[in-house]
Amino acid sequence: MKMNNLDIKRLNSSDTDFSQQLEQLLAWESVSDHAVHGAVVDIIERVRRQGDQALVELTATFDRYSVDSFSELAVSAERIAQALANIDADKRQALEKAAERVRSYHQHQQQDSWQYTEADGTVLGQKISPLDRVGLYVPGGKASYPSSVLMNAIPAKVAGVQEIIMVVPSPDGELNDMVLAAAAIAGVDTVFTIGGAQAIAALAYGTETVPKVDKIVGPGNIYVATAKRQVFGQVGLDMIAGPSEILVVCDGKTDPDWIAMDLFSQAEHDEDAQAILLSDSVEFLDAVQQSMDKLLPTMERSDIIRAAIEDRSALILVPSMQAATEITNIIAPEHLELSVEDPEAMLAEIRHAGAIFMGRYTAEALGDYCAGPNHVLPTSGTARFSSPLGVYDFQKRSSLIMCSAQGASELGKTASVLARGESLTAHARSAEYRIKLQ
Ligand code: HSO
Ligand code: ZN
Repeated sequence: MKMNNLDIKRLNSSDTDFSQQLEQLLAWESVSDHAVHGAVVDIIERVRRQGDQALVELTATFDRYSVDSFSELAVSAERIAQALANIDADKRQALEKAAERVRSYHQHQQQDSWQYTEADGTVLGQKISPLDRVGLYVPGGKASYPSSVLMNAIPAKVAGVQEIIMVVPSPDGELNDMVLAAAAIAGVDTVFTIGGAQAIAALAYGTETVPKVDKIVGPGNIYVATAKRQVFGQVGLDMIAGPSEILVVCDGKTDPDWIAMDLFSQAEHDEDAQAILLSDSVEFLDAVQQSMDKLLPTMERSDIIRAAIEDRSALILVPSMQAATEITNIIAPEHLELSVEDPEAMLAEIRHAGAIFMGRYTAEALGDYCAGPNHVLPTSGTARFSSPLGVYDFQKRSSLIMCSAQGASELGKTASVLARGESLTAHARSAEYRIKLQ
């Protein structure tokens, strides 16, 4: 099949207006829509007032799935077992293998409580505890990824979360067997076939049947993202993810077909995805562009890829690999591939990236599924200040203080002075009672 060649931007970082061009390329604003905001306020209010009944009605309206009572929206253990039996053996094995790798990686993130003793005998420390109950949102439709079920649920399990409640819309009542199988393998406790803002409201406030959770994680459409923003504070939240991004830095010595397909791998997620290549070889940029034109017609999602590549992507010529690392730190990409001879030497210079894929063999797609690290990563430059989803997102810390008599006496003197300086007499006297008079 013949297709028009891709109209991808070619930039040169030596151009005088390159900074502005880069700024324009990276500009991204998450849509916030007044009408959506209002609709979500109403939905949350309705779920808070009418609980399960509101969920039954809203599911009939938005997902065209009508049931007589809410109990039919809870997925039974038998149905989940059936999903595990329904999927092909190779898919089940791949899910299990991926789960194992993701689990062992996240076990390395476990943090331990700690304590130490000050010279005055006071014991100080930090106690780590898991969250009690977590809600996992899984989108329906084209972005319903079993791999994301593993990536969200496994770190929660490793952290010691007691109960994971998953919600997944099932338009027309159709359930995705791979998603249910992934839930079973990851150790999800309960699944409800509800979605949208109503599912977020149910998890945040609880209903007669849906237990109220402490934190909600998982991606969703604009209604879900808006609802998450509205319940923030009532529950904890993960980050609100933007479209997928990949930045490849290549010294021109990797097969151009490999690099073209790595760029496509994130472009195929959605029309707003971003794929950028930095190289110091103009011949290599030409070769990758030719590969992209050759390979596009072979792609199932060629329309989505074309939109992402032509709208928000670019091939950028840099004068040196040093310049490439500087630009990388400005972009702060979600995924960074270092397709170069000595990626470790380059790593020292990289400060901002969600996940770093080192060397020519490390395709980003391996990280999406089964290498082990999490695929829920900071997007839109937020890698400047945030990290991949991990065990630490499902744990919290409590401070510990245990004073000896001598410690209370010593610290009491300091506390008393500071409390009187703030005119807080009860604080001062509470501390003073414990000062030993010699
Ligand atoms: N690359 C996506 C995750 C994913 N890829 C799921 C395939 N399935 C996160 O940016
Ligand atoms: Zn992906």
